[in-house]
Order: sequence, then structure tokens, then C-alpha cells
Amino acid sequence: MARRPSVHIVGLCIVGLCIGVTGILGAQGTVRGQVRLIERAGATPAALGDVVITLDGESGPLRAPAWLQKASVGMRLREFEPRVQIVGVGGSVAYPNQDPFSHNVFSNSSLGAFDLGLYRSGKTRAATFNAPGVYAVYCNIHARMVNYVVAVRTPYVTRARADGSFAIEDVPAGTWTMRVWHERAAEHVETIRVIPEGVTLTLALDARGYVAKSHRNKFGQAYSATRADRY
Ligand SMILES: [Cu+2]
Repeated sequence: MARRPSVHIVGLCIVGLCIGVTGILGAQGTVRGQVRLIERAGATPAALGDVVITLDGESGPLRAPAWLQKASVGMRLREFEPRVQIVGVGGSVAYPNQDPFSHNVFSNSSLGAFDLGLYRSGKTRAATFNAPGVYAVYCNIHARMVNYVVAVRTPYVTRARADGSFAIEDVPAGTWTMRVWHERAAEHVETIRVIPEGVTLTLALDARGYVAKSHRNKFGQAYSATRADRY
């Protein structure tokens, strides 16, 4: 009997703590939606899973969480896998060479060019991405190898699912700048308002202007047709 009051006090303290924490965190909602690409008639359909949706705060940059600071993109069968990789600004992407021959990894992006050099099967080198934005990453030997790194300074980021649906959970209520990117379309930028009840969006990216064209090698020249390593 004598202990009962103290149990009540503990209970009140826990309730008070919860109210306090909720007050600090504020209300949150889920941003969900459906994205599609409007493509030219006859175009090979693009992978909707390569669409990246990012929410940037109006009051300045947020901090990307630890789980976005390290990523890995394999090089296998002369392809980068995955083709699109999200990383936090300041974070790094490792490029393990899983092919039985050498690959190079480079980017001539104005956001931060790099060249990891040529390296053999089983070796891994990593690049760091210090500015937000989309970096096109290539191999100097195999022209068909293409990787896009989307560097973000927010934890509120996701790729769309294969069917184009997406969800970003626990977004603090308020105004956000939403960026929707796919390699075939101009970036879609929209201001959205998140409320605790959540937001549902339907988006269409216009990819009708997309033309598949070859990129240059790391020297700014066309890839040669010879089989020799051009390094
Ligand atoms: Cu290669």
C-alpha cells in the first residue's frame, strides 16, 4: 500500500517526459506519392526506381544521417550497380571491382571532379562527395558504365519503388523544398507543406526531351573503339 503513490509519481513522470519529447520533436507527417515519367512514343521505358525524391528544409541545410555517409556501388559485368546511389554530403561511395579485369572510376562533375585511377579485380577505392547535387560517374575504359551519385544534406530522401510509388516518413511538419530527379528529365522542384496527417502527391516528370547520347572520357575526348586500356 505504501508503495502505490510512488508508482503514480513514476507514471506521471513518464507521461511528462513523453509530452516534453513530443514538444521538442514537433509534429511529423509522411510524404507519399506516385511519380511517373512522360516518355516519347517508342522510347525504352526508364526505371522508375532510379527516381530520387529529396526534401530540403526552408530554414537551411539539414544534416544527412550517419547511414547516408557510406555507400557502395559495385562494378560487375561492365555495369555500375546500382546505377543511382544516394549519399550524404561529405560522405563516400566505395566502388568495389567485382569483374575479373580492371576498371577506372572518374567524374568530371563541376561539383567535384575525381579520378580513382585504374584498379584490378577484387580491389576497392572510394570517392568523397562534398557538394550537394548529382554527379555523373563513369569508367574511362568502358563507355557504357554509368553511375549517378545524388549527394544530399538531408535525411529526408528516398528512391522511388519500381512502380513509381514512394514514401518519406517522419517528416517534421512545415514547408519543404521537394526535388524530384531522374536522369532523363529536368529536375522538378516544388514547395510542399507537410502536415501531421501526411501529404500525398502525384508527379509527372517530362522525359520527352531525353536523347540518349554518349559521354566523353576523362580527357574530354570520345571513347576510342580499340580494346587497349585508355588510361
Ligand atoms: Cu570499366
